[in-house]
Formats: sequence, structure tokens, C-alpha cells
Amino acid sequence: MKGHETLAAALSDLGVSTMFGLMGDGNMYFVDSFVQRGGRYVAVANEAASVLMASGYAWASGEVGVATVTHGPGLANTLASLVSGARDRVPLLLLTGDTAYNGREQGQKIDQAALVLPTGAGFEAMTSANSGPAVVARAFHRALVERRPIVVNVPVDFNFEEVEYLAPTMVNVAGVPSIPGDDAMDVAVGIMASARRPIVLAGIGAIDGDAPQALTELAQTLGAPLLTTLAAKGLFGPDKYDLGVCGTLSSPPAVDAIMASDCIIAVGASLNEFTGGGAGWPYFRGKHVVHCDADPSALATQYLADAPVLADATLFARTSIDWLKRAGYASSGFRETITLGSGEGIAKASSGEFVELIDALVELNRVLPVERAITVDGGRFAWESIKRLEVPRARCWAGTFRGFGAVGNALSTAIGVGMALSGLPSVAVVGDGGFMIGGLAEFNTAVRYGVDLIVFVCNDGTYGAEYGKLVAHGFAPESSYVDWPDFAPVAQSLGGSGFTIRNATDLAGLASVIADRDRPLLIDLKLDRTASPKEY
Ligand SMILES: Cc1ncc(C[n+]2csc(CCOP(=O)(O)OP(=O)(O)O)c2C)c(N)n1
Repeated sequence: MKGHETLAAALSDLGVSTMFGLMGDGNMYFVDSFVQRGGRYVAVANEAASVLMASGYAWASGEVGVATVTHGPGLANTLASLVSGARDRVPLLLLTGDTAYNGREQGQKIDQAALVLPTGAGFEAMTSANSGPAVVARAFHRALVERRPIVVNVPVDFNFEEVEYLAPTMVNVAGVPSIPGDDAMDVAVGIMASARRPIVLAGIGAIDGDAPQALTELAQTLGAPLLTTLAAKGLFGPDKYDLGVCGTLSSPPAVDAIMASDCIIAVGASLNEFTGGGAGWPYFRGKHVVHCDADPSALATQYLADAPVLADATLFARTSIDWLKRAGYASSGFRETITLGSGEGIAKASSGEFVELIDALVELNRVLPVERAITVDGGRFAWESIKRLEVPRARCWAGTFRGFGAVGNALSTAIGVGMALSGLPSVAVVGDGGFMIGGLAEFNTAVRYGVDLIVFVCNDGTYGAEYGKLVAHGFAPESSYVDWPDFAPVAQSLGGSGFTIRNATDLAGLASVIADRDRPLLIDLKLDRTASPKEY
């Protein structure tokens, strides 16, 4: 086999079916081999999007996302996306071409390891033409175990060498779920049993398999309400006692319950200050904390827990229930005493002249099919969007403004999510600034691949986050204004549909526009820049 064929064969043997990329001298032969083998190759418009789409795909599918770019500038275009992937702990493989080792005069030559390593992604270099499959397999398994992007460096001169293909083996890196130790459980169950107002908080370490169900049962046993981290929003599906997100974005009833509680049982959540309610961790202060995680690094980085338990989330929950029942424990009854519901206020009603962001989000939430995926970008529209838009389960929710705080990632991520979860609409909620940073070109990618994408552009004609800060500090805000063209006709030119909402009458048409969509749809929501939410 030729070198490029062995790379495609290795991916196929590792079960990779979809790859996002943009081709150039460094990777095009390998892309061709991948397609020849029946792989689905998604040609993006900008390299940054290849990593973002692969991230969305990885997140929604629970598999390793795979992307490919060419050397030099192609790889350089992915750097911000790699940082986001590394900080958001996305298992991802990026196969990048590299110039030949001896191609010193090649204009696109650059030290690719030096480029990649500061992003937080890992780097695996092919060292000979026949090393490809082993390097790809190692990178693939590292991506799964280390939960971050791993870049595989493929020098172009290895592509055409004739080499022997040695198929890599797929290793079950999940291994045996870790059983909670008796000593740790003794302390944890003692704390749970003596709590009078416990709450159960779950993170992305508890989104898969039986963990949501097992934690729901543990909460029921304890009489505890349920909460999730922002990243795990939707984890408990529709549950009467689910209070939503725990943290700075909590709803008023959730904040009341958290503040009233005396014990937090956090499972699969690598706790951070945002989950803790902001600086000083007000939500955790003065409470007993049980912290279970299968990943020792999640326990090692926080010193909050009275009872750290290194264990699989499901085994922890089931063991806790078992021990509590055997001890004759009776429910605390706490969750029967708290106020349920979202507690979110309704906006000033949109009049015939304009539309309020919150009204539009409430209407979008109402008219979307229950089975939907939501990806929210960064910007001042984001907090209300996170609060108002519901998802049926955890992997249907993606926030792209987390680890690196990059604006413009949501639309591409939503395309990857939509490709992993076909059969439901993938909704990207973005600002006008974010759409132009990273969405415009890739909207057409959704068109080309028939993704059921709905883009909701919260268009206030300004970088609203900056607008709010400029005004707050007494600066003139005009430098933050941008007069974009109307996006609906742009969406049509790109092969999709477009719909503009300027007022309450237009908003009333949203339901039918969404119901009748037959291609990627962009909704341009025109907002008053002075009236949009100021909090950021
Ligand atoms: C890649 C990137 N560029 C710039 C910023 C700075 N930034 C943070 S929020 C924001 C505003 C985005 O504007 P828009 O998408 O229109 O949303 P809005 O705040 O107006 O709701 C910007 C530019 C960033 N975080 N990331």
C-alpha cells in the first residue's frame, strides 16, 4: 500500500466514518483514499471549522472527532479551535500534512510541533512512511484517554512510499469501571445520611450509560433536587425535580434551593468557580461536599470535598442507594419543600414595532420540536439563550464559549452536532458578530451536506458585549457598531432559507417557518442594540 492509503485504512479499522477537512498538498491524497474506502468526507470552507465540526460531532456522538488540514497556513488556521477543543476536553484527531523534512525552501514550512503545543493539544509525528497506522492508532487512543485533540503530523513525502500495512487494533480504553472503595464510601454515605437538605449535582462525567438514571434514583432516595453543570445541561431530561444549571446561570428557584441546602453531592463534575456561583464559591461555602469522579485529576484539582470518591458515577450512585437502604435511611424530604419551575421572568412584551430577545427565545423554545439540539455561541445574548432554551438530553446541548471564550464557534460546532445526531434539527444560537466571525462561510457547508441546521442570529448590529462595556465605562459606543447586510437574503444566496424578524407580527410567523423548513434556515432577529440585555 502507499503511505496515504495506510492512513485511510487505519482510520477505517479504528471505526472512523466521518472526517471534516480542507485539502491541500499535505493531505489531499490521504483524503482521496479515505473517500475511496467509503468514508464520509465533509469539505469545510475554513480550516478552523474542520476542528469545530469534528468537536461538535465528537461531543454529540461520544466518539473521537476527526479532522484533516494541510500544512503551514492550513494548520495555523486551526489554532484557536484547537485551544477550545483542548480546554473543553474534546477527544479529537487532527491529521495534518507537513512539508517534507528536507523541503527547506518550501514557503509553507513551519515548525508544526511548536505551533501546536501551546494550544494544549497533543502532537504525534510520523517518523517514517510505515509508521502511519501505529501513530494514528496511538493518537486516536490518546485522544480518548486524555480527552483532548491530538495532532498527527504527516510529512508529505511519506504519502507515496510503498509500505506494508499493519492494521491497528481498537483498544477498549474505557476499561473496567472503577468501583468505589469502602473507606471513601463510608465517609460519603455518612455525610449523605446526615444531610437534611442535600442536592445532587451532575456533570459531564455522568452523562452516559445508566448514570443519569442511577443519579435520579439516588436523588429520589435522598429527597434531593437535581442540578447539572452548564456543560451537562439536559442530563436529567424532563424530571420534575430538575432545577437546571448550578452556577452563575442558575434560575432564581435553583439559587434558593442551593443556598438553602447543607450538602452537595457532585458527581462527574470537575468543579469550577462558575459552578460554585462565582468568586468565593458562595454556593459551596459552609456545606458538606461529596465529590465523586472516575478521573482522579478532577478530584485532585479541587480541595472542596469532605468526601472525595474515585469511582464510576453509576457504581457510586447504586452503591450509595444500597448502603443507605441497608442502613434504614429515610428520605430527607428536602425536595418536597422547595419551589420548582424556571422562575425566569417574562420580558416586556414585544409590541408591533420591535421584538424583545427574551420573547423571541421563549417563542423559539416553544415552536422547535422537542427533539432538538442547541449550540449557543458567546455574546451578550448567550445567557438568556442558555436559560430559555431546553434540550431533551445532555449531548443535545453544546455551549461553545467555555474554555477559551472564543466567539464564532457555534455554527460550525452545530453542523458537527447535526451530523452526529441526524433526525433532529441542530440549532445554532449566535450573535451577528459571531456569525460573521465563524458562521457565514460554513452556513453553505450545511447546505452542501443537507444538515438540518437552524441558525438563530440575535442581531443587534453591534458587538453587544463590547457595547455594554463601552457604555458602562462612559465611552462612546459607536466603534462597536457594525452595519451588516440583511442576513436572510445572504442565507438564500448561500443555498438556504432566510427569515427576518423585526417585530411581533414577524415573530408570530416563526412557527410555520420552522415547521416548513426544507433546507438550512437562518433567522435574522433584529434587536434594538440599546434594549438588549446588558448583563454580560
Ligand atoms: C474570536 C473572538 N473574537 C473576539 C472576542 C471578543 N468578544 C467577546 S463577546 C463579543 C461580541 C460578539 O458580538 P455578537 O456576536 O454580535 O454578540 P452580542 O454580544 O452582540 O450579543 C466579542 C467581539 C472573542 N471573545 N472571541
